[in-house]
Amino acid sequence: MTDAAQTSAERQAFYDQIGPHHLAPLWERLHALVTRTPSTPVQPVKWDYDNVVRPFLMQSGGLITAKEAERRVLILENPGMKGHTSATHSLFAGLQLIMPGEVAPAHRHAASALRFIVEGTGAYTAVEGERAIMQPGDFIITPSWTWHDHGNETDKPVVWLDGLDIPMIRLLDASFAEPANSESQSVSRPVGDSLARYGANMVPVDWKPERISSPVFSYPYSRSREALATLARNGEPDPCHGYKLRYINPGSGGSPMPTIGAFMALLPAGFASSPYRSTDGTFYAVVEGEGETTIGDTVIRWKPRDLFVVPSWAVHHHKAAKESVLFSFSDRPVQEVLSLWREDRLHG
Ligand code: 1HN
Repeated sequence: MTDAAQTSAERQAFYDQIGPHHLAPLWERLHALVTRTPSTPVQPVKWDYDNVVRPFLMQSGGLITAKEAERRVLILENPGMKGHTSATHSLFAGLQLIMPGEVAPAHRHAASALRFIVEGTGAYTAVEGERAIMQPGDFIITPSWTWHDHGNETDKPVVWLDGLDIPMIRLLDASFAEPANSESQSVSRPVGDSLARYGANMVPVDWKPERISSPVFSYPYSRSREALATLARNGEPDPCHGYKLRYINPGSGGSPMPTIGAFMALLPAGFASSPYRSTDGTFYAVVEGEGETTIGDTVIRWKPRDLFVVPSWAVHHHKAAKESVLFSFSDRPVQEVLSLWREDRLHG
């Protein structure tokens, strides 16, 4: 045996000896743990809504009721993390279907959730006794431990994107959940009440925030879209982002919920962004337009209602063939509060 082979055999024998005592050598793992730059199992991936996901989602509508399922959701699972119920490393994404006349019963849980409406008009989510009526492109939040139920009193199926911090809650072993006594919450405040109270760049005169999450729980698309259209008329786009706004908690200026940041960008027709990367792996939902996003060697062509993932630290750029609107969400607020978030603007 060579010296090197003998050393290696001795070391392996040592590892085998210590293993049963719940001990392991850091020196064999250090470089995989403390990487010079982020290394993620998350892969770039696209879900084609109209041609692939929607037909399966509608099929699921005939297989199980919303009541039986509790939530009829198809998980958008990252192929780099099979079996982990994750879209990015830290975030869950799924598409939820609610058929005419159905109710997804009231419950609350430690996980925070966002909804981004993909298809159908007029279903509702009730959060802490107030209903929000859904329109495509609306952004709705159900902060940690708030009661929420969904219902569809229209005659058409309604579909939305669910984004939750489930993988973070799992990492921290901090999951709690509770079903409500009744299927639907009784309505205690009229539709639009929170938006009027907290969402008109004004708040009630003596109001002090009671929770860390936003008191506004529905952010209508009409307003976000109008703001983006005005920005696009008034100045030049950011070279990496186009015209991009982040959703806020009006009580703090921070993200609507502490664990998930959400954004909406307008890319003008013909716009080609400069290459960019950031440490927050990001989930995108296409609202309007047509274009492509190049992530490393992967080119993702997209159209309305398509969904895709850009992994942490992957260099990417967008090209918009038509004027396009992209919604996105990520764990950026968590990384920022921990002073971990980084970005790189690369100029091609
Ligand atoms: C959940 O409670 C909802 O309340 C949606 O609509 C998606 C995904 C994982 C775990 C809980 C909802 C979910 C979820």
